[in-house]
Amino acid sequence: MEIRRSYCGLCHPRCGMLLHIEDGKVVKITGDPDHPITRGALCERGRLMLDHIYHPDRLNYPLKRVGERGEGRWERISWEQALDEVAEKLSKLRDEYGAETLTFTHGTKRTYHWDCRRFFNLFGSPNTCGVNTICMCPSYATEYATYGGMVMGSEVTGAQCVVMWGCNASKSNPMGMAPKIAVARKNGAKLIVVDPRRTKEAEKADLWLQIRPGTDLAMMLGWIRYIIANDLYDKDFVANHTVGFDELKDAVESYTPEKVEEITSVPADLVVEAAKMYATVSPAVIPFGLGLDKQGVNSTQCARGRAILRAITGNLEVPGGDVFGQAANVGKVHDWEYLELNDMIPESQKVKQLGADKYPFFGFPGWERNAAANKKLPKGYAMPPEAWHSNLAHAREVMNAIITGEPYPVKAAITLANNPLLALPNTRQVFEALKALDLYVVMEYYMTPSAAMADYIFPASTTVEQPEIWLTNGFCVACPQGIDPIEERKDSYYFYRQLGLRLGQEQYWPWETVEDVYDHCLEPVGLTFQQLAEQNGLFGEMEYRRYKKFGFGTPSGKVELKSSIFEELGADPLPVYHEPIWSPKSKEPEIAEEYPLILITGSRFMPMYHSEQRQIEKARKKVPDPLLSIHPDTAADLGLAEGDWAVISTPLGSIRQRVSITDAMHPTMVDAQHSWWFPERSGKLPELFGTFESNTNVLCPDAPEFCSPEIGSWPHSALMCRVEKE
Ligand SMILES: Nc1nc2c(c(=O)[nH]1)N[C@H]1C(S)=C(S)[C@@H](COP(=O)(O)OP(=O)(O)OC[C@H]3O[C@@H](n4cnc5c(=O)[nH]c(N)nc54)[C@H](O)[C@@H]3O)O[C@H]1N2
Ligand SMILES: Nc1nc2c(c(=O)[nH]1)N[C@H]1C(S)=C(S)[C@@H](COP(=O)(O)OP(=O)(O)OC[C@H]3O[C@@H](n4cnc5c(=O)[nH]c(N)nc54)[C@H](O)[C@@H]3O)O[C@H]1N2
Ligand code: SF4
Ligand SMILES: [Mo]
Repeated sequence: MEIRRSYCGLCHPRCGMLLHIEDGKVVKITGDPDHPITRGALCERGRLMLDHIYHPDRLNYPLKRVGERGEGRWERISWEQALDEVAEKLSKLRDEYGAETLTFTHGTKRTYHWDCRRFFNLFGSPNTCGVNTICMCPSYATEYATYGGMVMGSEVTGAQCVVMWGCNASKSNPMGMAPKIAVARKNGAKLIVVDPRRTKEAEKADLWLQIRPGTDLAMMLGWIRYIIANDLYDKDFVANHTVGFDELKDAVESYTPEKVEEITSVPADLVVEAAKMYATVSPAVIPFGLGLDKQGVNSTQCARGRAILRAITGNLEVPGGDVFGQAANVGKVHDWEYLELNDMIPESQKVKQLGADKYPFFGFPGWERNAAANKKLPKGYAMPPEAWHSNLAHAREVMNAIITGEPYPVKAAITLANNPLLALPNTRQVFEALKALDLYVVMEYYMTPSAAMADYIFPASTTVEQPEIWLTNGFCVACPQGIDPIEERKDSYYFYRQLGLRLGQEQYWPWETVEDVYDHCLEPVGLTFQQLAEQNGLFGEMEYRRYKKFGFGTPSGKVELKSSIFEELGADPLPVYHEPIWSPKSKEPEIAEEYPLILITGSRFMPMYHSEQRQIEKARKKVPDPLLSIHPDTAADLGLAEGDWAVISTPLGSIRQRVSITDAMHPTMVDAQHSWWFPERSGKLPELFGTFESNTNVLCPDAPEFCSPEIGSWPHSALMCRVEKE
């Protein structure tokens, strides 16, 4: 038996895998004990890789639609024919409507993404859109504006105080964050959890703040006020390395513990205890948590609130704190922003980005300011902001343009590593948009509901069939290809390069394979991809408090407690709390009367990853049906028993999920699993694999009043619903 090193890409961390190969076929998968980061560990989803590689439903050849859209009739064609036809259609559409007529919908970073952005910049369209507007980007873009980098590397194991704020680590990051918290706890660290549900971490926490969803910003303002009023802030850091402290002090003045209790439902003494613990036990970390990014109207300012807390308590760029700087040697590797070629898109095209008029901070205007401030620092100090993460068109505006032709026609879309019908809010509108396209191209592993709406489908290779490098603040690790691609599956670089070659972009795609690209990226550190793999990664010494030498990558060179970039773009430069639009206390009391329960969606669960693994028998055995978590008293009031089907409704529509009774929920709220569809059902319209039946995004709104005014992030949490027995 031959054993080859490769890696898992069934979610983000790229855990090292060993492929055991017999007669050219992988027969077993185990963790790679020599992997420098993951050291042999694989989670329960990673152990499904074998079922995924050879699943009979995998797409292996390009398909062209032959019937009506959504009719499920396909013809197998060659890659050459498919690429030629798509390129020709794109060329014609660009001639007729301009390059902005092509959009892209993306999911969470699952394969290369710089290739997509490179292609779009060269094609001339600013309209890539997708889930990043709510996933990490409120945090990413805002932290760049506040201190010139995004904290991806909270040093949890070295921390003495860990705050899990809207982060469900045991289910969302069982290999990365969860074990780190365990190490920190062993070392005596305090644990504070701010979450409306009693998560696994909350059960073990020193303090659990069971917050009313969507009110976190009020809690943050309360902590900031308490910390300032009680002289618990880092005076030296604030005096020497921040701007806007006095204005901040005024802005939080009214957020007394009593007011915070009134808004958040967390008792005032607990608010005080938590603020005091966070400010006095150091070093402390508040890692990223999607519970903040996905709450809509306050999400961007929540990211500001968290950034400000980290800064004024002196926890930025210290050992065991929240770090974002890059190790100097690792910083030399050509990064993703370099590969994106963001300078190639003409000014006249940038200004057409859909949504940038409403949400100036997120599109080119915000990104360009963040990028310019980053460039003032020595290269490799902090990664430059990727356009992929923080310079997007707004998905709602794109869907509207597809449907209405306003402000201009959007006729073509590419979807790669995304399932927009399950991931984006307001599913009906996404569906109408996909239906209205002249050309819809999808690159996928499986026939998903979104793929079923396509004109052309390209088969995607699995991570073990393609190489990658994993580049972070502190290290760069090679992720080797383990096997040749099966049948006609290919990687996204091949797809974009081949389209690019057909569309006049020859000079910008000099590297034939993705490994050639990575050889190029590694030139500045004198390595090839193979050498990086052989030496088992490149690791850097983190240098802390480099701001003392260089300052921060912001316009002022300091941490901007009051953000000049926000101010310049007409956004609130200091955080201002807004009551969620649908809430028990909202301005529209009839909402709370008709839809009396608070709805949160999408709390992660294993082994599923968003809409994936629904085809994999072992995964479906564990979680056969979509689950709605509900408190025992609430279930009893509604006449619901464990396993009943319940109908969940919001003003946008209704779905059904099975009742799961748990006192981890607060009696006033329910939690619905997200991204459910049923590959075992018919993929033809109107059924479309049951896309509209249990999919929480049928319930989630995306109208402007629900979205954060700075970047337009929509709510998948902090909503209101009605639950009834089916
Ligand atoms: N209601 C609700 N909605 C949510 C959320 C929520 O909490 N609640 N969470 C949101 C968040 S944070 C995110 S990130 C999004 C996730 O949104 P998506 O990223 O769209 O989620 P997935 O279901 O993982 O879809 C990825 C699709 O791409 C395919 N795929 C996976 N890897 C590859 C690859 O390497 N190449 C190609 N070509 N295809 C690949 C998979 O088969 C799958 O169909 O969902 C968002 N939507
Ligand atoms: N198993 C699994 N793991 C995943 C994924 C997956 O689909 N499945 N997706 C991956 C992706 S793309 C992402 S972005 C991460 C996200 O991972 P996490 O950051 O852990 O996000 P979630 O599990 O969506 O939600 C985190 C917590 O937020 C809480 N929450 C909801 N609303 C609020 C609120 O208003 N305030 C506060 N304070 N908390 C709130 C929920 O109860 C939940 O416990 O997970 C990644 N890991
Ligand atoms: S699915 Fe599990 S094994 Fe695979 S990358 Fe994610 S955490 Fe690692
Ligand atoms: Mo995400």
